[in-house]
Amino acid sequence: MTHYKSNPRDIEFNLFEVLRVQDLFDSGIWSDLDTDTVRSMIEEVHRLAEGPVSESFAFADRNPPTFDASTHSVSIPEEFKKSFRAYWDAGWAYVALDPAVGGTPAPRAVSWALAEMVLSAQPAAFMCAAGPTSAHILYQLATEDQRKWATTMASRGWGATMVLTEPEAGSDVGSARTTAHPQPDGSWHIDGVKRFITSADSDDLFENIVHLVLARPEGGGPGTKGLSLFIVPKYHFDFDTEQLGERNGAFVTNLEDKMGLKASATCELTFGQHGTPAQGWLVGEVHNGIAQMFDMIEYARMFVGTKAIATLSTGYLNALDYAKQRIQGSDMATLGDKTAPRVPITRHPDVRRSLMLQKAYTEGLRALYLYTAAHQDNSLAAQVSGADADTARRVNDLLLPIVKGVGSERAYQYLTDSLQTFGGSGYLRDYPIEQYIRDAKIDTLYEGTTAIQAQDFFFRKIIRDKGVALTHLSGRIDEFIENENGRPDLNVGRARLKAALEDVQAMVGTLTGYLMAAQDSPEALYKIGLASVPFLMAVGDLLIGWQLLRQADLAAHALETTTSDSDRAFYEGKVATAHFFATTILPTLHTTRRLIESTETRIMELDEASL
Ligand code: ST9
Ligand code: FAD
Repeated sequence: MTHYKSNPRDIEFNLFEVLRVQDLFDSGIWSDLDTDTVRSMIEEVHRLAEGPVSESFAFADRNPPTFDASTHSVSIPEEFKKSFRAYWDAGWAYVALDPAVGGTPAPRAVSWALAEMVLSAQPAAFMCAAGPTSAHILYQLATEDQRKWATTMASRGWGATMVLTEPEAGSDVGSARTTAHPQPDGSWHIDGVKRFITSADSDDLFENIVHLVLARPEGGGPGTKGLSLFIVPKYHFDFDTEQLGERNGAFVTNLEDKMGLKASATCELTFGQHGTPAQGWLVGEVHNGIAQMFDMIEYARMFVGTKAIATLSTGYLNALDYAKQRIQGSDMATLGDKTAPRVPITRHPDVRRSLMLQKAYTEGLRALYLYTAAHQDNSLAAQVSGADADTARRVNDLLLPIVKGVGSERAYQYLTDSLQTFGGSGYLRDYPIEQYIRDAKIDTLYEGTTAIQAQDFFFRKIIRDKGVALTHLSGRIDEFIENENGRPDLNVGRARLKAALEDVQAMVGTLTGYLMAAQDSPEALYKIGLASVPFLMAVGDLLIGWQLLRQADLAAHALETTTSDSDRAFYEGKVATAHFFATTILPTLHTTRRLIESTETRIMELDEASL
């Protein structure tokens, strides 16, 4: 038994009963994929995740990678390598990628569902396995010649990094100082220091690593638009024969000592400052670095949100298991009776409230990341929400900051509830929850902090999108609310959802009003800055409530025919959770609406000395 507890039943419910991916299998878009194959894929990854992949989880936390400054190399414990290889050798990192880089055709909803299990079992193993996805993205961005590099990278199973951050350039990527200098042979020499680079060295896991680096070409303009994207391999290689050559001049110069996610090597990576030039090649031979890098960032934001949600899921299931077994106190309704039998703590209303919150956020957020993934495939998007290709792309873009920003914040918040369920035992290293909390904190930070997600959500995904994606989703929520065939037992839930939708629409109106006011008085933008995170979280709650109620509606129908006890329990849980969320969380959006309407900028006028 390892730490990881998965929920394949809920994953299958989402894929086959909610999204109904199988309805598209006959169309041949994913080759000859069928329902049985997908079920067996889930079963196999589930077996790996609960087995060898998760085995090194605590060990690698207590025995993290080490760094040898004299050789610029990182050593990784063998136990972790074993977990990584159990996942890697089976080829799961290639699901849903372009066949040109060895990918197996499948809906993105399936590949993210498989990813969820690995991301909660041993997240660092998934992160190490980013090479094939990077090759897939590189293939799409590359020139004809460079495409061969992407296929080499994928077929030889090389590692990959994304290299943006510098000491003075974190959220503000445009402040990057790393430079690129053109060479007569068409290549570039990169010069600078990047920090916090994940898997910049990976011991002997890969024979080569491809760094995808943002740097400013000589004479390049300021900000993000002056950055270009370069391929910088750890070892040079012959582009035709694939033969590995000399060491390139990108060296790891430090390894960070972190709060959590310790199995993942977070490195300082220095280019061109150790006597060997760091030779790179311009991706696609075009100076369009930030847009190209965002193709990776979008994947990575999806993975970060899914990782957080996956961790909350295993945290909740561990807490639930413990709560069912822990006997403490008597039932509240027997108040005063000293002889009343002791009960499992699941009988205590406060524990039950906490468990239901964990369950609601876990299952609501799972539904949301899979709904988002469904919009990464045009055919599935059309089936699931009636979106055409353009709308599907916009909806995916709109939902990414919710999956990443809301997923990570809620996971961290409710993992503390998972720990609380264990009482004092939760504080011990005997149980995995304290590590889950440490490991999940990073998810609110990297790939754009929550503040950055919230601004991206309002300014880019709503205003710049002219509300197209938001209107599309509001339309789907409205349809659900007004559906005449809706289950009467969900009427209260629908009414709460309707009110929450109105609250969110009012918030959008208020924030848009602040934006218009900023044309005359730029300080009005502070109001958006002050309100943007609460707004992001409120929209997250609206969407979670909607997804839970949609699921409850399907579950209520399924209850009419189901004969199995386990299915009955599963579906009844769905109906109760949706009702609980709709009646306890959705009404709080009204307060957020009022707070956003009354946003003041007084704290922005306060002198720093008074902070
Ligand atoms: C990191 C990695 O934290 C952590 C984990 C790594 C895990 C291992 C990864 C291994 C590598 C493999 C990668 C493959 C993925 C695999 C996943 C599986 C593991 N959408 O608004 P403007 C673009 S990495 C699309 O003016 P500023 C757009 O081109 C570090 N594009 O911004 C736009 O131009 P236009 C992560 C977007 O004021 C241009 O940017 N660091 C979007 O110049 C300029 O936009 C961060 O995430 C978007 N949402 O710059 C930085 N937004 O407007 C966070 C912008 O003409 N900071 N573009 O279209 C930000 O995001 C800032 O807001 C900023 C601001 C940098 C964009
Ligand atoms: P800062 O940008 O200094 O932010 C500090 C605080 O100020 C945050 O609360 C932030 O929300 C807030 N803030 C900053 N600007 C604004 C603003 N405009 N509006 C509102 N609030 C703002 N980077 C890579 O390139 N590749 C990697 O592989 C990688 N992996 C990482 C792995 C780990 C474990 C860690 C810790 C980081 C990693 N990063 C990586 C870097 C990561 O993406 C950055 O840490 C992140 O983007 C935040 O930048 P920063 O740490 O400089 O914080």
